[in-house]
Amino acid sequence: MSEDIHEIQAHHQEENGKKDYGAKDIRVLEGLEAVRLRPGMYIGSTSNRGLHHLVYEVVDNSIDEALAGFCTHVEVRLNDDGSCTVTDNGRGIPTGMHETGKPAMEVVLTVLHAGGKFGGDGYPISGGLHGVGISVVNALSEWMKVVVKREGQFHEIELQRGEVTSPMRTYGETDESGTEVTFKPDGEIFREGTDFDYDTLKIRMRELAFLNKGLTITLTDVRDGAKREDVFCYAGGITEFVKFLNEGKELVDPDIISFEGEKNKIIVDIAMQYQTGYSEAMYTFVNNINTVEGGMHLTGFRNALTRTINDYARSNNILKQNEDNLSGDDVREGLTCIISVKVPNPQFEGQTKTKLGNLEVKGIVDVIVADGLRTYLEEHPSEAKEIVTKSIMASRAREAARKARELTRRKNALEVSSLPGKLSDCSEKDPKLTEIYIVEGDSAGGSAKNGRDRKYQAILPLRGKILNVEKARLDRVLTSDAIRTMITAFGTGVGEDFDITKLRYYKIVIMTDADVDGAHIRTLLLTFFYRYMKPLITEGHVYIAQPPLYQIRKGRQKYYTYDDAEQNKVLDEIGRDGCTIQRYKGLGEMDAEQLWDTTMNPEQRVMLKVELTDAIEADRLFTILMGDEVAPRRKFIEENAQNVTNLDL
Ligand code: 0RA
Repeated sequence: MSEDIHEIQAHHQEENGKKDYGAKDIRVLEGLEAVRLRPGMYIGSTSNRGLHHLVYEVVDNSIDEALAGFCTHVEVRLNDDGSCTVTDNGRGIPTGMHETGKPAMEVVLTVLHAGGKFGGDGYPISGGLHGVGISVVNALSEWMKVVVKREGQFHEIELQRGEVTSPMRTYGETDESGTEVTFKPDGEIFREGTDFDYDTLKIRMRELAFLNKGLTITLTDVRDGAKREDVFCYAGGITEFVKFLNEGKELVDPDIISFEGEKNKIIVDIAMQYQTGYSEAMYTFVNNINTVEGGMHLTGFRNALTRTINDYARSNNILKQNEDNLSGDDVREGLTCIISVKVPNPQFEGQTKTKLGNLEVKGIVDVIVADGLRTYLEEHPSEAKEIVTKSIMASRAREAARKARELTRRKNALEVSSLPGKLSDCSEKDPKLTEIYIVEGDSAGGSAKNGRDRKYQAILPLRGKILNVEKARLDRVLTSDAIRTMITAFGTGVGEDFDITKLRYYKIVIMTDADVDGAHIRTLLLTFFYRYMKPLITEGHVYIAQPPLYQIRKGRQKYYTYDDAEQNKVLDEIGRDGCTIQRYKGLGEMDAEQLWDTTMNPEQRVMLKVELTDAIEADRLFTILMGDEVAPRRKFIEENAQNVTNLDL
């Protein structure tokens, strides 16, 4: 401690004279030590998400080069030794001497925040969620190696856990330019391991390629000998993004409407298209950062959309004088939209710093959208009519849903006992201590009822169809007995009326059979919760029970296994001879004791909490659950049925 103070004093004393080497070194060290001490502050967390953030941080630097107009290709490669290489054909990190007496390249890699802003004339626009720079990746890597091609030569440096192990050396000849960063994440830092997930990276790389028109991003996986590769390059930019999101969906009209404009160095790029479904898919970005919490760009867009469609509907007499204005929700039903803005000095607000605060952006987006949309509607009267008609239908359905909800409420108030008859309630009244098991069908309900601890575990068997809320509006969904029963049992209401404070059970456990139908029902339930009772998911009340698939008995020993792989492993271990095997076709086949031991006893059960940390993850989860490409959308049940519970939620 006192030594530090001496160093700092020494530094101050010498500051007026020659640049002091030692003191600067110490400051550098402190910077990166701070990163290793509190990695979460720099990369969000040390979970898997934080791990992937390292890749994004390096890629963001390359994309900055692309934004500045010097880079056309970024390549991400997952290597066999667990490291990741990001290569670009930008200008290359500067390699000349910095005023500290060190190569600029070393400073960029070892000084916090030195990255893109280096040298004073930083990029007008810089991406990267935390904007922390590549030095953070260096600090959190077991080792890093950077090769720069610049000014005719190669320049190479190696580091370990933030510190230079092999200073920059210059060699060879080249007429190319670019940067190649290879890093191996530090296993001491990342609590969930250091295995990169190809699909996670794929989603973000594809997104970045959509957002940066014409830029080629290659993702390659050469681990375990198996090679995977994706090349993303979209000449149409976000227009192609919308097309991609709407693939396999029925469209209101095939046009993708787009708006572009620039004012006061703020660049606005918007693409939108209506599909005939009922949900809204809206993704907003500022400097390539996904602004999950929205902000001024989103507000400007929404205001302009609602106003312009209402104006058009009125002036063309599609919306009659005695009819109410269409609401924002009405005009956004079925809308798929990407808003991408580039803002020189973005102000990020909100809980996760993903809400754009710059007020000036609102008006700029509003004007660009209003002008563009008005022109589009006037020039495309038949498409315009389709859009307005869809909004009017949405408005009527919303009214019908309101009435349906009211009816459910009123009916309950009139009944003596307002709880559904199918519910086997628990005796405990404090919601914090109770859980409700949603089970599939009466026979499973019977087993669960026998197996439960009635003090705090309630059972609700669902019978009959649960509609896919992606394919039906709320008013129709509410015609389902199963859904209405569930809403009543939860006590919360639904949709606009949803009130989490009325929740009667803090744990809602989805317990469907371990088969394809069970997985389907689970997905339908999750989708319903997500669309109409979102806080249940975001506030962590929803759980997925994992009933076993097999029981093995050998002598007096009993084993339960959860999939075929585990089954084989156990059988190999205990020997197959003399084993009696039961494959559960459904929960209804399990007796009270078996169910309690494996699935309902809190001490022993395998249960998964459905956790969504932010909205985009939520959207992604459901994109995964519902299938994110045409074929998988249809095939998702077969393919994901067994994986749903293993998803990294
Ligand atoms: C600082 C300044 C300049 C470029 C870069 C850093 C840079 C960093 C990375 C990281 C990965 N790829 C990168 N490419 C460039 C500006 C260079 C100049 O002015 O010539």
